[in-house]
Amino acid sequence: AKPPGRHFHRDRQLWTPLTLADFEAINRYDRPLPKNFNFAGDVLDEWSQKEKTGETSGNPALWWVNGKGDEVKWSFRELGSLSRKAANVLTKPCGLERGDRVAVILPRIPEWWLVNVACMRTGLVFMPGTIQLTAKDILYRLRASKAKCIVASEEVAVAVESIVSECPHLKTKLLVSPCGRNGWLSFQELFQYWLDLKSSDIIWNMSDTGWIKAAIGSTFSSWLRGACVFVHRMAQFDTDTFLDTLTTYPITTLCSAPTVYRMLVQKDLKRYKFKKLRHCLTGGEPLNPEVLEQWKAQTGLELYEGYGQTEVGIICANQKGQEIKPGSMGKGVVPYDVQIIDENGNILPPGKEGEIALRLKSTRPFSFFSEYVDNPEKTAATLRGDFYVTGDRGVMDSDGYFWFVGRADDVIISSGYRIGPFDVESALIEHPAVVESAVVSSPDPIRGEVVKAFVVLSAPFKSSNPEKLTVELQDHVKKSTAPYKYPRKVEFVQELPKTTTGKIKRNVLRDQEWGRT
Ligand code: BCO
Repeated sequence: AKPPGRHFHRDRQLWTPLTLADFEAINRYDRPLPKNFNFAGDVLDEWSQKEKTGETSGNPALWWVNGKGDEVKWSFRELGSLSRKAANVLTKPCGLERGDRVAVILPRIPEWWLVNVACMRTGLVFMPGTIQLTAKDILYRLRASKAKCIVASEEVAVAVESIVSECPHLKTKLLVSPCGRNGWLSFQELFQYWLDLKSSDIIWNMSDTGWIKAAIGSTFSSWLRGACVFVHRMAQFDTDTFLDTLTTYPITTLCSAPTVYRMLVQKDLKRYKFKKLRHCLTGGEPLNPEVLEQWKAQTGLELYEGYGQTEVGIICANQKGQEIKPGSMGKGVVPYDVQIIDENGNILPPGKEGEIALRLKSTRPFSFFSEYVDNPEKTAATLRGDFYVTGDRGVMDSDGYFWFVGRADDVIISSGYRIGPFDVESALIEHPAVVESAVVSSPDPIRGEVVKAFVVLSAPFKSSNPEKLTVELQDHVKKSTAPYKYPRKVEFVQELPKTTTGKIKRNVLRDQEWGRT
């Protein structure tokens, strides 16, 4: 005879039909318990599938309010993707493995559900505790469980710190708080992403389709979060059209090069009422602190700067919930370990200038590019010891924020474009007026820096009208190579500074432009 059925939740609406049928069969002992069952995968993800096919009520999986007007609504799909990211935080930066115990002492905040489901996904043992626990209570639990990690909020952080030295098994402290705390990993920092997108967001990433920023902001990161990608054709950039677009469409998230923000803050922005704008991002070139301040003063919105490259995507960012240090490009972002290194590949201490580099050993970040196609020498040149070198120089401060200093080579960063001087020089030399030229960066209040060409003229052109010839050369470059590279400044010179072997010393001209000795 079968034993009587065990009691289970009768509200069948809570179960997907398949799970419910299985559960009832198991309950009646018609079926054995399955060998493998994971609530996250077998229940939550099934609901997520049903959401996709429109078989659910449309209610969110989690609906959180705090009585102060803040609200979080996650569909099962969102809960699924966020909890997978939380699982990555637990297994990667926190280094936890299946079977490890995790003490979780959080108030009723959404992150509690994320960590909970993340533990299920990864086979970690989730040990909840109320925030009323005292230091003594926490010590007891940590010692008895041999927990490897504690996830806690500000409310109990001090208590945890007071006993942590007595817990030899505890390896990681993960803080769930918008503020950082010494000695703790920050859940927000590891978990949040620069774009801060939800599926209800509408992102307008202004970047041209040719750049990595289009891959990040207009394709992968946006659609990963189910957000709507907004596109304005805008063949020619125009600040009025730009501002009208923000007032006409319910764009929530804006991403543009600093040059665009520099152009926008010239306008009286208070006259414009942006429909829904809440999160503004920038990258591609350094953002001056003044522009950040002006944008904030005029719109009430922060500007979150990120830093990255085609080879690696975004590697540093000012993320939501993290203090912004104006002028800094934020902290390193997962999965990268960003460091400042010297010419021998040694890590430099905070405050020391060196090259911005990414650690590749012993784990190569999954999002790191594989190689420059058919160019093993160029690929090899980017490697130094355990690191990939970005070619950019910078400084990290004692809080882990990175500050851009400049290129380590001759590349010019203008309006968010990276321009190799050789391309421009090659275009110029095609013109009969040019004997030789040297192309360097020159400061510009709007574009950060612009391309400047020092040109030695051929004899027949030496007496030409300099203004007319400048325009002629500029038009020539615009036709010969991509127009954004054209030299916005041209200076005619008798000769160029050279080394004894005849190599043009661009650095002398660049230093002269930037008033450096
Ligand atoms: O300024 P000018 O008018 O003198 O010259 C402009 C154009 O008029 C001209 N031009 C364009 N097409 C032409 C042409 N001339 C002749 N024939 C044609 N067919 O060339 C110049 C192009 O300069 P521009 O693109 O800077 O133009 P504009 O209108 O001033 O645009 C300003 C920006 C800020 C909108 C533009 O510079 C821009 O989009 N910059 C951002 C670039 C970007 O997205 N970078 C990110 C790279 S990804 C990355 O760094 C990873 C990190 C996140």
